Amino acid sequence: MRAPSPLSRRTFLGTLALSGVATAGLPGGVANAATPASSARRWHRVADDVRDELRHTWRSYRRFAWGHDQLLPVSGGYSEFFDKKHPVGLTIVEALDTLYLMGLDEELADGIGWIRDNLDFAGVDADVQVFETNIRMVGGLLSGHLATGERTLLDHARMIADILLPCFTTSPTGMPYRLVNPRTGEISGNVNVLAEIGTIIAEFGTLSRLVHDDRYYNAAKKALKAVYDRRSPLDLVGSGINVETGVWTDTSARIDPPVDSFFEYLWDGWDLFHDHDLKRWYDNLTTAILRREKERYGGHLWFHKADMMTGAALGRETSELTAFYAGLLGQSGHLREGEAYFDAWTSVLRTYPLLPEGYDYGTGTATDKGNQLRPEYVDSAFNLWLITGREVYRERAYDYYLTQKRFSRVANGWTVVADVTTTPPKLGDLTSGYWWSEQMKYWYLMFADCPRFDYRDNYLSTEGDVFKGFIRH
Ligand code: DMJ
Repeated sequence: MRAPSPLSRRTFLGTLALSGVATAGLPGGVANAATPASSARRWHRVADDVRDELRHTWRSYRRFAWGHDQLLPVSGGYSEFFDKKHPVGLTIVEALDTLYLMGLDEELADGIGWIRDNLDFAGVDADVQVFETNIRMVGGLLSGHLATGERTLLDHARMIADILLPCFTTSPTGMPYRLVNPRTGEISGNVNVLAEIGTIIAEFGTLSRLVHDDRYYNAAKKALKAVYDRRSPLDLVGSGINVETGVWTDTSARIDPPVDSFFEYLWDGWDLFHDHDLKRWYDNLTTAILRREKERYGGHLWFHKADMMTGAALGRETSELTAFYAGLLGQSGHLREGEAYFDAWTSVLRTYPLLPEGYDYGTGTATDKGNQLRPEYVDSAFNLWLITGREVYRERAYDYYLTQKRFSRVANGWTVVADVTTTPPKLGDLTSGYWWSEQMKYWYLMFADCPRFDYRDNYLSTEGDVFKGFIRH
């Protein structure tokens, strides 16, 4: 089902294998017979270290925060993500498929046991974001189910998706309302942003397939179409929209949040489900982005914001989260631009040891000095490595691993950094949920030659959840 993009991972690597080209240095599962043994040993040692770090942090979570949403590793406490009175074991859900890939089977069984006995998402009495609930909870449970075959994980995923679905079906335009209270069913938030409208189809479509019910896929696709249909004559979309009237509330076009993964899921919908409409929409919007927002600045390729109606440039401040776009460009046939954009983010690491949350490439300065243990740079390194097999991406991911570990590692795990510009860095106190599902997985897969993962044919969601590519033993 992988899309026949010019450089899809499977096609590119398959071509090399068929033509007998030596594949040393290519993604681990492909042909490591040709990889020098010393280099393979070196990467396997790094993989072991990544797994040890995750296991160590899991033990702290077990000790200080079991069943709560997030570990506070500095104070030895916990915090909740959705409802401060009603934990849903977010960390467990986010960690499931990473534990499977790392072969941490006891921890995995422990986590599934907690979910089976305790998870009650319908008891959350707070307004939760449809987007966050979908990518973290629905996605985590689905990939856990796909990894293990555990029925209870699929049942929970469907139950939660059923809480979200009315946000789509009651909307006059099909674009979802932003918030829902799972306990009361009350829906709110008629102004929504594109990432939160459009980052649904990978999870909902996978669910539709698994339970043989198209309603989830259709709702997610309708939301994407409703945005696409409101593009400007320049083929640009804005950032915010009223989901009842369909009127734009923010007409700035950007690849940055709060739009970012909207584009990712157009491509991913095509990649996973082979839906030609999604590919056409992605291609049209991406052509416009490359024409209107791309610029070379300070010797690097960057993307500025633009007015969706006139194309006028609006500013050079960007978010670290946008670093994911290098990998997306690579996956979708724009490899030259993807690699150049990745290089731009690498150049920021000459100024700051870790990427700051906010960065102005016009002035070369951090606009937000924190680092919320973010995965996007490593996400792109992983995808570009899968596509090209170039060792440089593994080396860059490794450098970032060492630095993040040096900054973020505390006695009870890994924590966010409050300021990357001070020495020693000022630390925060949180192990972000996505740390369990994203970068620890990307690092591990890059270094481990993992026997439970198909390096040739796979799909990882925006939250790093594997929906395709498990090898089950
Ligand atoms: C994750 O939840 C996902 O990657 C999402 O698409 C964006 N933000 C975080 C990580 O930074």
